[in-house]
Amino acid sequence: MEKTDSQDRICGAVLASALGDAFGAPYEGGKVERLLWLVLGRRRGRRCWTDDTQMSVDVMESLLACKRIDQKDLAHRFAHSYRWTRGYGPGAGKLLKRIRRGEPWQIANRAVYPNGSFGNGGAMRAAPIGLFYGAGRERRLVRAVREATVVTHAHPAGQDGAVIIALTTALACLDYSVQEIFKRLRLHIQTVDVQNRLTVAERLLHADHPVLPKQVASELGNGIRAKDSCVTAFSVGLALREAPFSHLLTYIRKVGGDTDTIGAMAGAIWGAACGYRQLPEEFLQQLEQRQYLEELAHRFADAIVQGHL
Ligand code: F2R
Ligand code: MG
Ligand code: MG
Repeated sequence: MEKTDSQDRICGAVLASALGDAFGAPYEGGKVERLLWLVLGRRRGRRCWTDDTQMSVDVMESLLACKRIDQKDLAHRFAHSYRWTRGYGPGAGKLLKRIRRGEPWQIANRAVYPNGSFGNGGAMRAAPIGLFYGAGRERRLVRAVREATVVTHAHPAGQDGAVIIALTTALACLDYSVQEIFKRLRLHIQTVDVQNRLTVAERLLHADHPVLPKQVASELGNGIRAKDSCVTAFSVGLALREAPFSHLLTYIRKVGGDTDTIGAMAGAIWGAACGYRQLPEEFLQQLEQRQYLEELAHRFADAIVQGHL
């Protein structure tokens, strides 16, 4: 792959993920969450992004500063970026406040749920780790994803979800086939629930008819748990990677449920496959802090492509 092509795909993954988050957020959750987002979801006329993008930004800034996964640095950044107005998961909010008060992440990550969180909050921020390590360092990539995820999500299902999103984003950058992606993922997924979801997704991705969003939601899930949204996002991102970005957003809105997070994760996969140049300008113009996100994405992409990390 040419340098410019890699940079375009890395920037595409970062920006498409932020757009998926910001455009999905108004449809996330129930009535109360939607009403709240009507109040919180616009800043200076732009669409705000949520915890999904904030934590992805934290991951990229940490990787740029530390040049590897540094769990202490990540915990510090996650905790200090935390603002309830970004719509964090209930357990994640409590955990991050504990870290901010000085509790080590190794204790805080089991303080809310003794078996660790199996929410999708580790997966929603995992794509930059896939971009950073790349498909050529697959074992290292998977180890890094688990190290980054366990800081807040100690449950293996939360980590499996993150592995799916990070590895698929890396493989999509190199145009791997759907068949090969399934093969690679199966080598790394540890939990039966997530493996079973992959089996269903494989059937849907090879169906000889278009699969409707409602069917995706009922067979793969659309909820806040990793097992109910990561394979969904993976499946939608791959299935629509040859469709315009606007179709992806419309489809995800129809899948419903955790739309900002499914948007962020599917967006990363779509962006890695299609690149920044395929993103519609009219959507980018509506994105909060567009300039900062683009500048960060370029710095991140330059560092990866030039091998300065
Ligand atoms: N917070 C939101 N959206 C508002 C809530 C929407 C609505 N009420 C709904 O349920 O759909 N969005 C953001 O949160 C998600 C990421 O969450 P994260 O970071 O994983 O948080 P948490 O709290 O650790 O886990 C989420 C929920 O999963 C259940 N859960 C997790 N581990 C559990 C365990 N070991 N035992 C029992 N339950 C567990 C809990 O219900 C947690 O609250 C993203 O959607 C992001 O956009
Ligand atoms: Mg969110
Ligand atoms: Mg969400």
